[in-house]
Amino acid sequence: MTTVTSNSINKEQLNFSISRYSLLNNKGELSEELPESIADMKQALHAYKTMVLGRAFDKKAIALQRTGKLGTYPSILGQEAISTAIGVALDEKDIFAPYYRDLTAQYLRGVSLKEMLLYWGGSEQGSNYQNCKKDFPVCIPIATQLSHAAGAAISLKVQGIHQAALVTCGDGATSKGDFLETLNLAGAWQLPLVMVVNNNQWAISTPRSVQCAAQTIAQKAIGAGIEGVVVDGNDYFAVLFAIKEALVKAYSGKGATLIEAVTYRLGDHTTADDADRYRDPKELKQAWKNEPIKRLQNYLLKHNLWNEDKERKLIELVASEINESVQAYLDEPKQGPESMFEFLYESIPENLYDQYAEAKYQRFQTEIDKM
Ligand SMILES: Cc1ncc(C[n+]2csc(CCOP(=O)(O)OP(=O)(O)O)c2C)c(N)n1
Ligand SMILES: [Mg+2]
Repeated sequence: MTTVTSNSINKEQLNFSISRYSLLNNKGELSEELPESIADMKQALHAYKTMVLGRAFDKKAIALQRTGKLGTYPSILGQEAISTAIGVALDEKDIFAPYYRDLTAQYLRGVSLKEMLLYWGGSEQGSNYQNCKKDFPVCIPIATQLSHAAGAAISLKVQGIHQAALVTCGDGATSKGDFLETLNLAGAWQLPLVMVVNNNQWAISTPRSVQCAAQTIAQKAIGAGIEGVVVDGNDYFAVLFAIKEALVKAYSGKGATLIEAVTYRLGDHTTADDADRYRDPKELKQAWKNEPIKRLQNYLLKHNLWNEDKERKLIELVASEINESVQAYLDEPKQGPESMFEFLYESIPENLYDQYAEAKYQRFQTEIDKM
């Protein structure tokens, strides 16, 4: 019997590569001049203000949940650059399929703070956006939004519309079949699709190192024949650049891109979680040094585009905008349990009719008990 060793086989090495983008360091210094596509300083200032608003809203939403005025809420703390860059990069006519950490992207698309509060407060009206009607509602079931977005991209392609669908998901979601199926279809059908992974290092309490053995998540794109890039997710400019490049490619019929934006979840998974039970405090302390808002602020200060006075005024304006939205949300009549049937079906299926009638009856009793 002869033993075949790998040395006796004529091996050809195939090489694949993944690009990694970063531009801005923690001190707010650029490693190179900003590419023209992202050099608009008015836009950068607007993005900064949106990130500050996002962080303040996030804090308020957690306080509302803690005082029984909001349902479970997923913080975007530390991940503001990704969501904001998405909102800035997308064209109005593109289609956005968000997941639950896309607060600032949705805000920039035209979803109001009140609508977001309604959504997290359990009202179906929160998904009935007055603007951006073609965008999808927030997706909570992990990874399902990816196949919805692939469907939207197919429809754009079939209709010959030169726009794109952009979908987001977390690092944990990339282990699901939905992710891999979408990726494969995006490559095989050359879809105008941009997939942005918010790699915040955690899927609830499962760390990224346990989630997947690959060195990067972006390299999953190679298996599907599409481009994969890694980007510093705390670097607003780098994320914006990567997304803009991917969108231009999609608009011109050149297919899909997978963008892995590497960041860190500085908060709990949601208000139903306590990350102190599984996260090393040293790791958290280190991660705070890389957070995205301070980094962009440092850049703006360095270039005399921002100062302490403006910061103070912004904080005041943001607080009053948020407080007004919170009041409008609290003033809205609460929806009863029957609404979950009414908003799910055009007409209630026969097998659910008893449950629907029970919910309606309970609602009626609650109303008359209040009299
Ligand atoms: C289909 C499905 N399975 C399980 C869950 C429960 N779940 C909610 S969030 C989450 C982890 C997701 O982690 P990741 O994709 O990294 O996103 P992140 O929350 O970190 O942004 C899980 C398993 C769910 N919502 N949907
Ligand atoms: Mg995650």
